[in-house]
Amino acid sequence: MAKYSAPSISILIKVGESDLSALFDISLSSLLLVADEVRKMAPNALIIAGGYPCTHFVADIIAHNPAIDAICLGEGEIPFAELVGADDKREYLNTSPYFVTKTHTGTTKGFVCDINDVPRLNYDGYIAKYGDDVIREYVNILSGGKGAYGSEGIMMTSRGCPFHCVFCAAHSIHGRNMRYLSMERVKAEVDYWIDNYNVTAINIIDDHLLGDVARLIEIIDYIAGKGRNVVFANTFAVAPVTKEFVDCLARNGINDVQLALESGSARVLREIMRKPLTLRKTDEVLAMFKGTDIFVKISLLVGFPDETIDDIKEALDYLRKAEYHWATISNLIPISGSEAYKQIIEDTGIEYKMDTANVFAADYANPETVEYMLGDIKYTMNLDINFVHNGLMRAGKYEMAANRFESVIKSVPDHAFAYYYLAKCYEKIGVNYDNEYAEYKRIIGNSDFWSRYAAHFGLER
Ligand code: B12
Ligand code: SF4
Repeated sequence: MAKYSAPSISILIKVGESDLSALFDISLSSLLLVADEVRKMAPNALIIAGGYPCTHFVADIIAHNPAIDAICLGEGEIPFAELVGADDKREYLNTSPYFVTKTHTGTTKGFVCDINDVPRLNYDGYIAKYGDDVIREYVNILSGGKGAYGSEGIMMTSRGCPFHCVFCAAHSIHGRNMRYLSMERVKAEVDYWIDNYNVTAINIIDDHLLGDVARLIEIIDYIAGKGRNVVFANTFAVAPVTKEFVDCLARNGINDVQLALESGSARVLREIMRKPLTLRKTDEVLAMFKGTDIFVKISLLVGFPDETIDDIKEALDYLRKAEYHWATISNLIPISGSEAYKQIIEDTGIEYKMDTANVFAADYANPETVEYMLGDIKYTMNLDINFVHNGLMRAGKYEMAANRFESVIKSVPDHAFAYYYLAKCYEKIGVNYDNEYAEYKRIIGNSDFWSRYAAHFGLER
């Protein structure tokens, strides 16, 4: 038996059987390609698929992809266990409420009421076969604030999220009620990673870790108490953040945190995104991080069809003053299973560019807003709030800001604004900045792109 895994598609192949899983819409075309290839290699194999896009586009996939025998709806543990236990697997698939085949349409999504019933994922065979490299990651080292290569154990300690953010699809498989692993089970999983693989960090991938703040504090204290870092794959909802939680991060040397603000416009948060969050609450939460060494990142989402120029102005007005250190900005992808998909794709009949859907493409943004933001809402906002109105510089943290700009230059060597603001930071901390300023001047002299942005923001030229 061979198990392969890639960021977006995982395949379990054994002779006579093949199970394909696609996590993201963008993985679907790869999954279908793999199914075709598996079919050629093993004409009699039973090929079944599952995951978000398979559940949402089930009828279409079954109708147009003869290589796939059946698709599982929703959570797969119970349907899969039933399939494995069935004497006649094809007969089971053609009668099960959880599966759709060419001749049978199940309509029930699989759902595990108590996730403690699902055994811990067993990574042993996988790591034994492919080596420790599969868990090697660039991680922060506890309290040191520096990054280095280490290893990461992955855990998901809960499923579900009660909120209704329009751009999110998580509820379509995992529902809106929180289901938690017991604390005993969580600690046993942490111990598994540490005792067997001596991991440097535990990466927790839950959607809504702050569903129970006291529980999360206990988990972080436990992991950090064992001298391991805690990494959070997902952003934190802002509203449930408490002072006790921030204190827990600080005492355990957690270096950075990413908060899901999503927009600096109150109207966009409330009327477009349906986020359970106000800007006043955001200010209260951001204030809790003051006086700690925690690097506070916020994530923002732009590019909704109904996001107007006034919304962007309101957002920028807020984001130029709020007390965070860096923002990551994405363009909306109307992913299947989300309310945004229904509003933007289903209700209008326009095409969903699934294969090319990514956070860099503003395929669904309001054209007037795009034009107002010089043709690229995300990038212009990035320059505005991460450079021109950089939060670290506003807070007088010039050395930290300089580090940030230096690392931008490492990845984007001709970033005029990074050189310009690095020069400004050096000036503040008393370091010679002639080279950085000269580099800025050289880049804007050679590039229409940068010279246009420099003019737009009124930078020296
Ligand atoms: C961890 C995670 C990531 C990790 C992925 C790491 C990895 N490769 O494993 C990272 C951080 C990299 C990531 C990135 C992104 N993610 Co993400 N991610 C998640 C998250 C939080 C957990 C996934 C998970 O492991 N779930 C746990 C397992 C148990 O659940 P599951 O995957 O749904 O599988 C169950 C069923 O679907 C079913 N099933 C699945 N496959 C199969 C196969 C068979 C044969 C059967 C029978 C059943 C079955 O059974 C499983 C067990 O119950 C989910 C949200 C969520 N709660 O699922 C979002 C989620 C999958 N991500 C999402 C998105 C959009 C993205 C990004 C595009 C975001 C972005 N803007 O860039 C990127 C894409 C990255 C890329 N490759 O291009 C969306 C996808 C929705 C969609 N329709 O496409 C989700 C649902 C989040 C959301 N808010 O809507 N993500
Ligand atoms: S985006 Fe996060 S907070 Fe919003 S519904 Fe999805 S999981 Fe919940």
